[in-house]
Amino acid sequence: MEAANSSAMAKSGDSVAGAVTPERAAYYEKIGKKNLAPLWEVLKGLVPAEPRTPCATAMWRFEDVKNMVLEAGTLITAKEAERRVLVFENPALRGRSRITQSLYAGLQLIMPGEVAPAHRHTASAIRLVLDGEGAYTAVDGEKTVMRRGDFVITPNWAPHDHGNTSKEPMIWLDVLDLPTVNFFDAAFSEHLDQEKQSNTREDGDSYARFGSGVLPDGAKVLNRSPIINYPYARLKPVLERMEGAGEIDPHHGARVRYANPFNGGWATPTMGAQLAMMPKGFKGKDYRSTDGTIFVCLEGEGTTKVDGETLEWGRNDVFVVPSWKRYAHMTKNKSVLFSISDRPAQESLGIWREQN
Ligand code: GTQ
Repeated sequence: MEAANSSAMAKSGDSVAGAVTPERAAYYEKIGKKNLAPLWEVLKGLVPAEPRTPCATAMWRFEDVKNMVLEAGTLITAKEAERRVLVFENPALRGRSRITQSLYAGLQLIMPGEVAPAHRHTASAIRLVLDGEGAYTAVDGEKTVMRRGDFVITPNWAPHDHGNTSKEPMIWLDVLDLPTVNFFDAAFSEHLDQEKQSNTREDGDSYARFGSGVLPDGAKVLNRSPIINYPYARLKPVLERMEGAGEIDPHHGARVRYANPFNGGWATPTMGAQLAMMPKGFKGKDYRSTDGTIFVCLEGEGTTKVDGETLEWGRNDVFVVPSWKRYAHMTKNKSVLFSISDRPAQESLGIWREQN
């Protein structure tokens, strides 16, 4: 990879040092044998003036991918697959199981009666429910029944299993920080003995304790949210209230952050998610930021212009805007857009930037 990049850069005239003369080439060859390389041939790519992502703008229409994931349901069981998921592969990063450089996303299907067995891993996960109603995820002993639009988190190393006791297939978006954790070579995982965890807390327990503006005495402070499920039914009225009051950001609309109630920060330390409502006819101003962002349309329809390219989206469509690409949303109808990125990780490293 590195070698290919440096020669491509030298050819494209990106080299700081000018032409690779025969003397220099011979020298590079000699030092290469000792695993050494000249920085000046790669400096511009290594220390770019601004982000140069290999990630592409991309979009998946739900009407296309829904049938494909349902077809997977006829080919393999959730138990055999462990997780029956179609991975959203960024078209410019095929084969690398990622939608952006740092995030993995996929569409998970659980058929009625199925169980995706209990396991845990160092990667954190979030789910955004797209289709069906009544399947559950059990996280750390709390079983939560999921409805469309619900945002469910599986913190790192938390045991989790999924099941579907409803009569319909259930489809949700998974987003995990797998590429980030794997980048650090810090990944562990294990299967648990029990296929399904026994419940140690009631459904809704974490939201009931932490979702009402109070903090229980003695609650252990965590660097991620203790809330397992942020129900859409509770969030939409907040957006309606903001939108109704005209609290509409010119770029993003009326927007909330899924917060960690301990510190007001993001729900997980590596992934930050937001939910925005935009009125009918909204014409958002251009915006860009260093966090490549995954968007999901929960309601309405509209378009997003990304660097001159126009994406048209409707219910349950998923699209991705790469780092530092300018974008602007426009709506045909009143719309709700979910978004998620690695912004918290970048913020904690002090490297996140935005431009309005
Ligand atoms: O539900 O635990 O899409 O472990 C990928 C890896 C989902 C999960 C994915 C996983 C899961």
